[in-house]
Amino acid sequence: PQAPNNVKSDWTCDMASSVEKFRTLEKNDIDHLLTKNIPDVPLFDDNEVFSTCAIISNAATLRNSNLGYFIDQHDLVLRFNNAPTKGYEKDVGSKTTIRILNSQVVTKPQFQFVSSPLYKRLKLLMWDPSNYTSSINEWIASPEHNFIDNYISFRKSNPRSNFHIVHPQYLWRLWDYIQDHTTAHIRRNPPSSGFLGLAMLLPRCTVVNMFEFIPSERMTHRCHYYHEKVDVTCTFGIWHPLAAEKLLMLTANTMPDQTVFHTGFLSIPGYKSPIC
Ligand code: NCC
Repeated sequence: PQAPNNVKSDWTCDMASSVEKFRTLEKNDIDHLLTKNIPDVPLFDDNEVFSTCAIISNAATLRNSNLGYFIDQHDLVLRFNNAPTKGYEKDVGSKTTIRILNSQVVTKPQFQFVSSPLYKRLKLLMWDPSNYTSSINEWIASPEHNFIDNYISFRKSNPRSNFHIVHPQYLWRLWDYIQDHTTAHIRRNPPSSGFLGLAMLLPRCTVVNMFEFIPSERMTHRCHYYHEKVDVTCTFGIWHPLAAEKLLMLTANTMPDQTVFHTGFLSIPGYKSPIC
């Protein structure tokens, strides 16, 4: 993958200056057993920067894409939730640097979060939605999914894991940004894991390549590349402001239509790009 050097993207550079800096929960945010278990090391060191980053959506359109080899060439690869690579290497690659998990995946028994090998030996970042106006105390007292015990168990059984939690108010600052740049009114629910991933990586990457966030010509009504379930809301959104997120991504994209709609990825210059 190549980093672009002669294109302009007002959108990302604008996001760099107008969205609050990416923020995870810190030990001193609240005196609670949860924050005591947060690792001493940050998710990324200040000097941990990457030339090329790949964000792999969970979309069913990745099936038969043959993008696996190209994805694995990136310096950093971000995946989401319980999306597997085993058995799908040809289409999605096998490298994973970091996973973003929503709190359902950390909490619900079906995902076997604490025991599954999928979540070992990589960076992990999880998020759980708060109410727009909730304080940290209110959120921790009543999270959307009660992930706290599993977070602590995971950290205790994997003490060297680099596993952080998004500051819930940061999700709302991202939501504010999406609403401020969208003419339609969007529902007051936090952005999807996909948009969070983009916001987290823009400050660290020269270029961020995003796979099948804009559905390609392999468009299907199925939800995920690893399931047969049909659910078109996975692609266009019903709870998350997914359509608004995707339109913003497309606005910042520097790749030609052929790449976006035929090959299946778009490219967004990060803040480390010379154009910002
Ligand atoms: O489906 P999900 O999303 O895990 O996908 C991760 C990110 O990929 C992008 N995506 C996914 C499917 C698709 N057809 N098109 C896409 O563009 C989206 O950007 C999405 O964020 C989530 O964001 O965490 C989400 O998680 C699922 C679900 O909890 C997990 O997959 C675990 O089973 C949510 N679905 C439900 O709760 C039913 C989804 O709303 C959001």
